[in-house]
Amino acid sequence: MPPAVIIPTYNESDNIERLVGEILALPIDAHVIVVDDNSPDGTGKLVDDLAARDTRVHAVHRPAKVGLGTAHIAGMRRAFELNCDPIVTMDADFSHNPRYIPVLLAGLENFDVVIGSRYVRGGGMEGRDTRLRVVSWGANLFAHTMLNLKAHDCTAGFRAYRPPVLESIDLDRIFSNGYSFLIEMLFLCQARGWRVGEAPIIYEDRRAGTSKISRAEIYKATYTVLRLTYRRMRRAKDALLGHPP
Ligand SMILES: Nc1nc2c(ncn2[C@@H]2O[C@H](COP(=O)(O)OP(=O)(O)OP(=O)(O)O)[C@@H](O)[C@H]2O)c(=O)[nH]1
Ligand SMILES: [Mg+2]
Repeated sequence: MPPAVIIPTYNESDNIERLVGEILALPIDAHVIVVDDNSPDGTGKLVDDLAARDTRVHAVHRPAKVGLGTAHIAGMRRAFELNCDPIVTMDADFSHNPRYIPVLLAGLENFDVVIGSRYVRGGGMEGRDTRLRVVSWGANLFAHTMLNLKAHDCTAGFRAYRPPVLESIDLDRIFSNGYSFLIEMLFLCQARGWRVGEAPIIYEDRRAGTSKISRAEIYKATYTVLRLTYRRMRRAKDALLGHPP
């Protein structure tokens, strides 16, 4: 079955055509599913034009900007409809270079989920100023430590999943709608015992357009980590006392 590459977009008109072109040129014959939230800059229209020219391109249109997490879920649902296997998610801004997609797919021979990781040997960040590096490193360390996650890059959106992993998770019940979806998803993958691997990537600064991450998203991510930590501790306590979960 063909793999799917899911790309959430909001105002990515300067990136999306080139990115889709580069993915279609890879020797993996992937379907590309772009989930656009009615971007004012016309990204959705560009994707419709691409879809009219190539049947491997699919546009999922949502009426308003309702979050990165739910965009990933909408893309996953379309990938299921298309019977795609495996399922890759990535950003539209070239921070996730498409040349790594085959590497993530190859990793699924040994793992159920593979993360394109900045924080394993051979990985890193390019072009970021020191402040942003420290912020993303700190956010990641916070999630990694509090939730006892085994992966080193817990906030990365560049991932390949085997479909049974996604089927094992009730996507409707995921609490996070924004960026913290990525942390929650990884937490659930680990809790269900799936094998999570990491492949090193060099994360590049976005090529064009502006960042969509807001201060509110950072607060929400902190809340998500604390909420999941509480859940983890309550479960551990119940297990210790012999209560059913
Ligand atoms: N559909 C949809 N896409 C979104 C939304 N928020 C962000 N995105 C997309 O998600 C991807 C990641 O967003 P970015 O703004 O690049 O966030 P980031 O990579 O964490 O931050 P930067 O490093 O500053 O770029 C991009 O492709 C965005 O266009 C949203 O609410 N809906
Ligand atoms: Mg980005």
